[in-house]
Amino acid sequence: MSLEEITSAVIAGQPEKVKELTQKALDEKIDPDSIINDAFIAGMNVVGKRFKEGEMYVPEVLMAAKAMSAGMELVKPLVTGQSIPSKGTIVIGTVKGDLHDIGKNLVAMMLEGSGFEVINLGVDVAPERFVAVAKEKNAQIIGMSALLTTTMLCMKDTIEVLKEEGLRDKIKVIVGGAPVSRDFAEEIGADGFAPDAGSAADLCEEILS
Ligand code: B1M
Repeated sequence: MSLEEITSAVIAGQPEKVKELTQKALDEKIDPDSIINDAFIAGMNVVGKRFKEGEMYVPEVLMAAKAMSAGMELVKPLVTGQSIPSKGTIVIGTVKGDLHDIGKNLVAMMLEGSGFEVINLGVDVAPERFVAVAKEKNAQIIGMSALLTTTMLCMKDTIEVLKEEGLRDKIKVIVGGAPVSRDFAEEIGADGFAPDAGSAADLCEEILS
């Protein structure tokens, strides 16, 4: 069998098919690392690109992520203990006072699918928590999402806490969410802004390259 079959099933959002093909690949002694990189991540890269270009929509992206997770469940136990090469660690969350998480979770999935280790703190995350977890986990990037004009201001507070802790040079900050713009990101001193989930993955690659 070819890994391209798994890639196609990930893109098509078919969890059962991905599971079946992944099992087949493992039975054929295909290297689990290769299944992750050349089938799952390759598929999610295509999904990210299509989503960014408006060729795929939110429900399809969610199905693709679900399909990838179904395959990952089979492969993960085989690589636990081995170090899965990670492109970097990103702490992500929706800012304090904000409960919107659909877009943030899409970003998290796309980052995971691109090979980053993602620590998803959920919603209503205080600036101090973003910074404490990033410090504890040696994260290279903090990613903040906001959907309300009232809560997007909290992004600046996190940057202030990073400065107070002397970590501003070590940890990069990216921001996004419907009311957030490139100008706003610059104004608060963030390192980057992404308008959608696919661009967020590209941005993190760029920042860490
Ligand atoms: Co709310 N809501 N909501 N809501 N909600 C909006 C945001 C709103 C624009 C609706 C409106 O009035 N037209 C409005 C905000 C107005 C404003 O501030 N200007 C609003 C309001 C007012 C509220 C409440 C205050 C309503 C009330 O109770 N009176 C309340 C606030 C609760 C709170 O947070 N404290 C509220 C509640 C809710 C629900 C709980 C009902 C639900 C959220 C469910 C959930 O998330 N689990 C909800 C929803 C669903 C929406 C809308 C309809 C859809 C948001 C969404 O999921 N979009 C929204 C209206 C709208 O946007 N059309 C609205 C889909 C998602 C894929 O897009 O999140 O933009 P988005 O994410 C994109 C990009 O922005 C980007 O990538 C994603 C994928 O492409 N992105 C990032 C996002 N985060 C990123 C981070 C990055 C990079 C890119 O780097 C880290």
